Formats: sequence, C-alpha cells, structure tokens
Amino acid sequence: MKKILTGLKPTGELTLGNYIGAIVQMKKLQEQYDSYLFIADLHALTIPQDPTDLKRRIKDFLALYIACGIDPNKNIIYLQSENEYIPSISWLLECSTYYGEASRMIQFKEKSKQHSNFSVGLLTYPVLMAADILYADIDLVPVGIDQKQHVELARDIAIRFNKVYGDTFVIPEPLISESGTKIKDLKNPTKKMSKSEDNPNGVIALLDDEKSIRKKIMSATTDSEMSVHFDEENKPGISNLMNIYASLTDKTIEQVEKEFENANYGTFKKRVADVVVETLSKIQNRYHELLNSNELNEILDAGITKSRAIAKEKYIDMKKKMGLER
Ligand code: ATP
Ligand code: LTN
Repeated sequence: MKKILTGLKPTGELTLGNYIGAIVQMKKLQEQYDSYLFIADLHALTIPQDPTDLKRRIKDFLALYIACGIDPNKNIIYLQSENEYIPSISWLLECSTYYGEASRMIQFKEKSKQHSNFSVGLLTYPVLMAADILYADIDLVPVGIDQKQHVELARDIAIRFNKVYGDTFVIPEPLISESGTKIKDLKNPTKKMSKSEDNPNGVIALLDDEKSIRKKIMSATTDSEMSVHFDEENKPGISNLMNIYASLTDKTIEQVEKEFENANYGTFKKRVADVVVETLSKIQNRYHELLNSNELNEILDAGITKSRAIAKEKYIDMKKKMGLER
C-alpha cells in the first residue's frame, strides 16, 4: 500500500475552511493509503512562539483532527518533537542541500523580508520538512500550493543522496488537491477563510460556540438580489454559504438551489447556521471527550513508538552509508 503523510503546523486556530477544504479530503485518503499524520511543532519555532500558547495549540490541533474523523486506527499519529531521530536525519540531509537551493525557497524569501532579524531555522526549515517525509519512505504528500516547492526540494535532496550514497530514499511526490471546495471569508467573500485572519467575524473557528457561529452566519455579507442561486462572480457571499451548506449536507449545488428556491436570505442563512452548529457541536463534544480522558496520550504513545522505530532504522542506514561508524 502506498504511504501518505500530512504535517500540520500548530499555528492559528482551525477553521471551517480547514475542515471542508482539507480534513474532509484527508478522511477519504486515509481509506486508501497507509497514512501518517503529525503535528509539526518543531516547525512552529521558526517564528517566535509563546510556550503556553504553543502547548495548548498542539493538544487542540490533535484533538480536533481526531474529533473531525481522522482515525487513529488508520493513521500513525504523533508529535514531531518526540521523534529525536528526525532532527538528526535533518542534519545529515542539510549537508546534502545547497545553500543556494534553500535560499531560493519562495517562503524563505517572503518571510525573511517581513522580519529584520530572522532565525537560521527559517532557512533550514524545508530540510527538516524533507526529513519528516524521507525518513518514512513516503510516496505522496498532500499539500497546498504554497508547500509544493518544499516537497520538490525534498525530492531533489533524496535523488542527490541516493546518487551519492546508494539507494536510500523513496522519491516522494506532492499531491495537490484541486477538487476541495475553497471556503471564503464570511465578511469578505472574495478572500479565503484563513486561520491567520485578524478579523474573526468572517471566520468560523472549529471551537466557536453556538451563539457566535449563528451571529457570524446571520451577518455574513450577501447581496441585494434576494435569490439563492450560485454565481461566484456576482454573488460571492451567497455562493460561499451554498458551498458550506452543500459540503456539510453532502448535497449538490443544484439540490441546494432547488431546496431554497422560494426562500429569503434570512431563512437560508438560518438553515446554514443550523447545519454548521450541528456539525461543529458533534466535533466539539468528541474534542472535549478526548481532552478529558487519557485517550489522546494513548494515541500519541502508540504513534511515536511506531514513528521512532522507522526513523531509527533510516538514521542508522544513512549513517552507515555516510561513513559515520566506529
Ligand atoms: P494561513 O491562514 O496561515 O495560510 P490556512 O488557514 O490557509 O492558514 P493552512 O495551514 O495553510 O491553513 O492549510 C491547511 C489546509 O487547509 C490546506 O490543505 C489548505 O488548502 C486548507 N484550507 C485552508 N483554508 C481553507 C479554505 N478557506 N477553504 C478550503 N481549504 C482551506
Ligand atoms: N510546512 C508545512 C508543515 C509541514 C509538513 C511537513 C507538511 C512540516 N513538515 C511534511 C507535509 C509534510 C506547513 O507549513 N503547513
């Protein structure tokens, strides 16, 4: 069975956009692949983090992904920083990566411009990402378009290492999902709903309470036409709410149009709010259950044991090939 791996950086708050756009896809992928899912907490450190806040997010992200339906029986789920072989592998890979290559990464160029003083980690981050992928002989890496270049760098490093030291790594491929629905900001529906958005009124977080979910949806930007039909260009607000409703009820846009043929915007929005509240309250109940029991710890213990064993084997193999032996 082919192997697939997803890394999640625990920054920002998970949103309905992440759920509909990515988590729903992941639930399908876990049925077809040998799946790995980890929290990239070491990656979060490339920009300064508040330790208390980071610790909370790590747990929140894990509990939320599992609550959303990522199945611990179908995924190896772990915390990156608990696998000490990964940074060790990363160092060995750094010595097979050219400075020019790393400094040409678009994300590095952009982020280094935003800060007057930035860490070396911001430059070497894609090599750590290569280690995350290569240690486990991953075939496919589902990523957004912004991470594609990093997966390509992982491929280049793997090809180079294999050439110099002999066949060691599987060459991974990025899996860019074009099919996932893009959910837009409720206040500004031409922009995507983003977890790093400063104005929370257009963003539904997975942990929002019922009252604020209803308030945000009822006050979502629409238009003056008063008819529920799909037209992303001229009616981005209504089309976005239709996408949300269709995704969460597993209906087609045509079915949604028909269902609300004679409805006014108030009635339509109330129904959208109902299904969002229903979906998120199930997720939140499971989330609280996970946080209030030992289940999360058990999942992480099982995951890290498997991940470490795989990484240890790869690390020893690499060291041997590189001449790091007594
Ligand atoms: P940021 O705001 O920091 O860019 P983000 O909310 O876009 O964060 P990412 O961590 O970049 O989240 O993305 C995680 C996954 O969620 C990606 O696969 C991305 O395509 C998906 N995703 C994020 N926002 C949306 C959205 N509004 N609609 C659909 N998919 C989304
Ligand atoms: N760089 C990614 C997170 C990430 C990742 C990975 C994704 C770290 N290591 C390995 C896929 C595979 C991000 O910023 N979202």
